[in-house]
Amino acid sequence: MVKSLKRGAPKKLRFSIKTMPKQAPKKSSYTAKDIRVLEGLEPVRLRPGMYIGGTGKDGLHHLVWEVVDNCIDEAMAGHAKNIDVRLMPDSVVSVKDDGRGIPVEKHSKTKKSTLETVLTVLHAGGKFGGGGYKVSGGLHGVGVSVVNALSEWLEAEVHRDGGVYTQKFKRGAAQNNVKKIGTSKVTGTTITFRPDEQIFQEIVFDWNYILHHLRQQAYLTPGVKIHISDEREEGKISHYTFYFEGGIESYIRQLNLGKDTKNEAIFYARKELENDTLVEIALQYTDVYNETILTFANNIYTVEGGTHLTGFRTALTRTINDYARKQAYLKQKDDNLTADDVKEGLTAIISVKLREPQFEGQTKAKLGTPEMRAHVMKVMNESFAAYLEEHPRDGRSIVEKVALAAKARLAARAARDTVLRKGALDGFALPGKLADCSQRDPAKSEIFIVEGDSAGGSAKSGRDRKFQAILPLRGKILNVERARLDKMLANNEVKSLIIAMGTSIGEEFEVEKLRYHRIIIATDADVDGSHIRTLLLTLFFRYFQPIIDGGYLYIAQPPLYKIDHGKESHYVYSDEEKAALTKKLQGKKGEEVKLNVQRYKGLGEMNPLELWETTMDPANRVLKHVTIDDAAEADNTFEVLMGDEVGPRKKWIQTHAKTVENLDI
Ligand code: 0RA
Repeated sequence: MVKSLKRGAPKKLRFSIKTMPKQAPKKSSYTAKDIRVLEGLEPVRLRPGMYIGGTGKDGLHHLVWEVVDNCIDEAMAGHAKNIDVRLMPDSVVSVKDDGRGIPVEKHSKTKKSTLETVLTVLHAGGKFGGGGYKVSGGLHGVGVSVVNALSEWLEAEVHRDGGVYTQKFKRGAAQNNVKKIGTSKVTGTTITFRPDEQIFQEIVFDWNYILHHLRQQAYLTPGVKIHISDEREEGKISHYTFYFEGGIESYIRQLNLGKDTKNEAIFYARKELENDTLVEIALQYTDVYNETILTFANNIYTVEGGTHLTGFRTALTRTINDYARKQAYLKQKDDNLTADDVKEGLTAIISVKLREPQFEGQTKAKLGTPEMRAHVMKVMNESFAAYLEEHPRDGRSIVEKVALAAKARLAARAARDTVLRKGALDGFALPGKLADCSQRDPAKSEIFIVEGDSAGGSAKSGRDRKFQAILPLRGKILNVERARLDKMLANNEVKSLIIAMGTSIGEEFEVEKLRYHRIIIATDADVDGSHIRTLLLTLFFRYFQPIIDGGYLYIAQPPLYKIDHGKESHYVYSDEEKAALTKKLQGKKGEEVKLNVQRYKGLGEMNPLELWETTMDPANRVLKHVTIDDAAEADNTFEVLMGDEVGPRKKWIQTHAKTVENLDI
C-alpha cells in the first residue's frame, strides 16, 4: 500500500488568468470573522482556473472528483470501504465515506477544529493526519478547501468518537463552530455542497461523465465500493455500484470482453519503488488490429501519455524481441519486431503513483517526470520477461500475433512501394468512372463523391459539367468493415479517388496537386450512407489531413423529403423541418389539406433536375464544411462502432445506456 501520495495537476488544467468569477464577492457583505477566514480562500474565488482548471464543465466536475479523491485516499490508507455519491435536486451533491471521519478536535496550530482547518485553509488537507498517513490533498493537489471556497454552501457531517458533528459554510466561510448534534456508533465523513453560480457558467452535473470517471476510479482502487445515484428527478432514481476486486486486471478483462484473447492469463505487475513510487501494469493481447492503452498517473488519466508510456513501449518491444529470438520464433537475421507491430491487438493499462508528478502538454495530461521512464522500463523488463518464461503458451500466442502484424506491415509496405513506383496513383491516367469537369483551375473545380451507380447517373446528368466532376463509388465494395485501413488503400474504389484528386498518398502526397478545391461527399441518408461517410472521413483523417486543414472537404446535405402541396413543391432537410412545414401548410387553409410527402432514401431516387436543384446547385445547396474535429470523431466512430473491438463498443453502449448494477467481472 502506498501512502501519502501527493497528486498533481488536473487532467485539463488551463492556467488562464482570463478565468475570473462572474462576480467577485464583495468584502463588505462579510462579517469580520468571515473576512479573516476568507483571506485564506480568497485567491481561489478570484482565480478558480488556477485551482480547478476553469469554470466550465470540467471545473464544475472537478469539485466532485476532489471530494471523492479524499475519500479514495482514506480508502487507500485502509480506513474506508464505501463511498457514496449522490446527485440531488437543485445541483446539490453529497459525497459520503465510512472512513475515520475528519478529526473535530482543536488543532494546535490553527486553534480551530481540524475539520474547519481542512475546509478553510488551502493545502491544509495533508498536514493534519496522525501517524504516517497524510491526505494527499486530493486529485488536483488542491484539497477540499477549494471545493468549499467555490460552493455557495457546504455542509460537513462527521461521525467520529461516538458523536455526530456538523459545520456549515457559505462561500468558504464558516457559519458556526463545529457542533455535536448526536451520537453515532459508526465513523465517516459526508460532504454536501452546492456549487456557486457566481463562479460557474452552469451548475448542471453530467451523469454519464460522472459514471465514466467513477467507474475508472473504482478500477484504479481495487476493493473500494463506489455507489452513485442520480436522485435529481423525483421517482426516477438511477444508481450504479462499482466494485472491482481485480483492479486494472479487471479493467483489462472488461475492455477485452467479447474479443478473442491471445494470452489467456492477463499479465499483471505491481512494484513499489523508492520514494513512494508505485508502478502497476496489466496487459493482454487480442486478435483485433488496433491498440487500446490507458495510462494514469496518480489516478489521473494521462490522455497524452508521457514518460510512463514511452518506458512501457520501449520495454515491451525489447522484451518481445528478446523472447522471440531466444525461443527461436525469430531467426537472428530476421528484422526486428517494431513498436508498431507490438501495438496491434494490445490492450494495456499503466497506472503509476508518485510524489509531485510533473504534468505537461497542451492539456496538462502528459506525464513529464523523467525518472518514470526508467522505472516503468525496469518493472516491465523484469516482470514481463518472467511472465513469458512462466507462460510459454501465452508467450507463443503473443509472439505469433506480433509476428503476423510484422508480416502484414512488410507486405503493405511492399504493395505501396510497387504502386508508388508504377506511378499508378499520380493522376496521369484518370479512372474510367470519373466524369471530369472541363474546367482545369482547381480553385473553380469541385468533385462529388457519390454512392452507387444510380446516384452517379443522376449526378452526371444533373451537374454543371464545366466545373463539377462526379466520381461514383460502389458502396458495398468500399464498405470493408473490420478491415485494416491499409487494405482499403489497395481497394480499387479508393485508388480511383486518390487518382482523381491527383495528390497521391503517403510520402508522395502533395496537397498542391489537388485537382479540386471542393471535395464533396454525397452519400445517402441511411445507415449504409453514414457508414460510407464515416469511412471516407476516416480515410481523409488518417491519410489526407492537409485536405481537411485546407478547408477542401465538404459533406453534401441532400433533402430528406419532398413535400408536394398543390402545384408547389418543397424540399425539407430534417424531420423537424418537415413537421414545421406540414404544420404551416395545414394551418394556412385552417383545414386538412392534402400533402404528398415523398421520402428520399437515396440520391439515386432523385431525378437529375431534383438532384441539381437540391444538392448540387451552388445557389441553393447546403454544404457542411468538414473540420478536423468532425473527421477525428468519425475516426473514433470507425474504431468504436465499425471495428471489431468489442470493448470500446460495449463501453460506449454501456455509458449510453441505463443499468442498475455493474459489479466486478
Ligand atoms: C485529515 C486527517 C485525517 C483524515 C482526514 C483528514 C479525512 C479527510 C476526508 C475527506 C473526505 N473523507 C475524509 N476522511 C478523512 C486523519 C484522521 C485520523 O488520524 O484519525
